[in-house]
Amino acid sequence: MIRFSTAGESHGEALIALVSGMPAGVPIDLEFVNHELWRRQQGYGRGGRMKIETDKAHVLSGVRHGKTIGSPIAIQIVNRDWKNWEEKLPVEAGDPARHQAVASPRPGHADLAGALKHNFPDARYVLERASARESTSRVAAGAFAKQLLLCLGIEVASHVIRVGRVEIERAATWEEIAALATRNEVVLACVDPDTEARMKEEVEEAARTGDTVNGIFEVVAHGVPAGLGTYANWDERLDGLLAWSVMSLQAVKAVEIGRGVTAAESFGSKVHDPIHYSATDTGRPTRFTRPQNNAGGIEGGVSNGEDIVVRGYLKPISTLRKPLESVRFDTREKTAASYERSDICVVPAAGVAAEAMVALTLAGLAHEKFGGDSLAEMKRNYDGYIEQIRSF
Ligand code: EPS
Repeated sequence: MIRFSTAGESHGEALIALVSGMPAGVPIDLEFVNHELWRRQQGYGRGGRMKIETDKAHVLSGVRHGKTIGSPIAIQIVNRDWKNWEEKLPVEAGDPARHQAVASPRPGHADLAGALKHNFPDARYVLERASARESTSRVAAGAFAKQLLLCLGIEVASHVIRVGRVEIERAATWEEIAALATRNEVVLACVDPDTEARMKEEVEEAARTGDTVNGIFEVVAHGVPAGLGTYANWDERLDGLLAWSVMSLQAVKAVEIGRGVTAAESFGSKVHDPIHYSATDTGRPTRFTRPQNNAGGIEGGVSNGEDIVVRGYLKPISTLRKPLESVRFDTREKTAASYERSDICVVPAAGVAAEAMVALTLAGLAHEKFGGDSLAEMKRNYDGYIEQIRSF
């Protein structure tokens, strides 16, 4: 069973990811892991923090001679900003006068609920863990999952569908989406340059007015064979598991599988993807084909062999330079919500984090289905299954 967990605070010494259950023998390219971390830091509208950090994975265990060894993988990503916080957030008692309170909770953030829950006098410690900086650990873990999936011919990529009022009006091909990950400059990760330019104007307007803006990203998993997930048990359905994993990301407020949202307002004849069959071998794992993919590669909670398509809808970042009304934690007096350096727009970065969550979910299910303590064993089972569905 592939499991992962994260630790670390936004301004603590480091972020940690712990991945266990990966089979031995998976080739690990650290440059790839670091490139994924770099991608998460990019995008037009990021805040000042991204100028401080250069996120790099320091692998402490579980990888030797460039391959996984079947032991838990511990990854550390150092926070460069820590040197500015060492005295404000000491592990030992330190000087309480140096504490930097988050004095009035930000509407939309975890500040108030977190302070009430943990009985904190202010929201500093809430911010430290609730921050989307935690998604750095997920991206590091996800980069390992992606490298396992790659051995099975499965790739995961993302692109931006909408920023504020601007939405791309055409479908993107897999090749276009995959190519975004190789760009060495990321603006808003939209495959259409004209739409991307208009998206940029949305961010500029938010920046000008002290506001924030987000939108919708889409994650696509390509090369997933039919048969991951199950219709048999509610808690093993692939759509449910993906919705959970993507929704668990900071600021994601809705998840859509395929064209799930528009399907709700359409007739069945316009929604469901007809089934065709190709007598000639096209090199795909199945000879059943679909002229369209409104289902987003999942029917009945099971992957059907088409690309898996998951969209995440992001609320705008809740830290506003022109803050909303709030109340002081200490006096209960009306005041403006606290402002602390933040981002204006994070849609491309959230897409990268969601790729990681999708990859971790798919890698977990693939490992559950095909099993194996080594990549060779897993691959043998995988190849046998692919042969079975190809000759079905
Ligand atoms: C983030 C780092 C944080 C924020 C942001 C995400 O850095 P700092 O708080 O030091 O500026 O930029 O966090 C939030 C959006 C949030 O709500 O806390 C990152 O690495 O992605």
